[in-house]
Amino acid sequence: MKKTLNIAMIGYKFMGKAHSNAWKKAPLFFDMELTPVLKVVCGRHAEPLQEFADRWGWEEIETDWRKVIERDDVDVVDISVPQHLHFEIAKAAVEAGKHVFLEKPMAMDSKQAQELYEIVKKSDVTHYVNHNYRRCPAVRLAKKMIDEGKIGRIFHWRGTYLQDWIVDPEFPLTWHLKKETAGMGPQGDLNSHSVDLARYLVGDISSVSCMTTNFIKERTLPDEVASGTFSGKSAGTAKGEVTVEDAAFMICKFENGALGSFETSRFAPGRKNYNYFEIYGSKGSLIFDLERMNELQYFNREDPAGEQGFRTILATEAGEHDYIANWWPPGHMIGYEHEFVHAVVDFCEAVRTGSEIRPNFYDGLKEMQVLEAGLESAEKGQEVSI
Ligand code: SOE
Repeated sequence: MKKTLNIAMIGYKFMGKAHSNAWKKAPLFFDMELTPVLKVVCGRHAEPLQEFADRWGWEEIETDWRKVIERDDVDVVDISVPQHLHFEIAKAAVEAGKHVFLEKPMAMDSKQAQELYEIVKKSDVTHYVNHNYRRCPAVRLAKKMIDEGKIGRIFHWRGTYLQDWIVDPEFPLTWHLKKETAGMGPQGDLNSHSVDLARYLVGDISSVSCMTTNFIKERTLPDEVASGTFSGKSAGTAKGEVTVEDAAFMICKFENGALGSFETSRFAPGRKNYNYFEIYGSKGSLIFDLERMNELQYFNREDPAGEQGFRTILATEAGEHDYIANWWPPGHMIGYEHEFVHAVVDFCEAVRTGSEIRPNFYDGLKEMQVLEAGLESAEKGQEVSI
């Protein structure tokens, strides 16, 4: 008899959709000892929540997240709500002995992240922060090549995470643009991914210098139910103040001596989800572009002098590239949503074996410290050590 894992998901917008797809699809494509059950989905508005539950096959709905945490038949709490709710829900879930699948960024600030990490260290729950891009096969190939020394000593990390969905001044003041609900602007929303990838591929960061700016200082208030990530509907003409940064450009020193940069903005027309990095080392270089997420570019200094150049590796070979064996033949490609399936598969295995999954709350804390130091640096106009 297959054992099951009862999931309670809190939040049902963009991440709720990506996670529901992953919980459902994982056991169809991967042999899992623990099969996720979409037990209960939680949100504030019962009617759209019920529609969501019916579409995705969640067995029940609940409008009070606390009731979900208390249930004995809930094994995992999936936190897919805006970050101002992360701390309270994650704290309650860990204290109730639930395994936690937490969306990024982990919390509103490093103080909350520190407290969550201290609590989870004393528990035996599995804790994971969903930086899905670590589970893109081409990124896993980059990690493998770096660990095997293929690019030698790393000199530079250059990360760029650009989008363009709020460049229109008519886009309303959604929760992403208010400090009390988002904590940070693209620094927390996007550079969190870039910093996590840099920590995964290059190593920990010892100091940062950063500049931030705002381009649009006030926007019309949103129709809350009709608005979300990438989609906004104004409620009328009343306006409110944007209280987070619109762009953050940060440079950093890594503990291993490398020098890096992080550029993030949601005012880059044409860049839809441009999570991009370059890594330069003594023996070669790697380039990844999420908008071409099945590819990894590789420059090898050990190629014959007349034949050197960046070559594109298609990371779609079963047996060579992580996760691909469970999907399609070479060249048939995978997408954004597959990374979430990979995270679910690895998370359920970590729960079953009681082993660690990364990135976890420790990684979430380290990342928050870097992001927060960046905003501190921008405020003080000086380099900040971490
Ligand atoms: C919005 O910027 C967003 O949905 C991020 O919050 C996600 O983490 C990223 O994967 C896509 O864009």
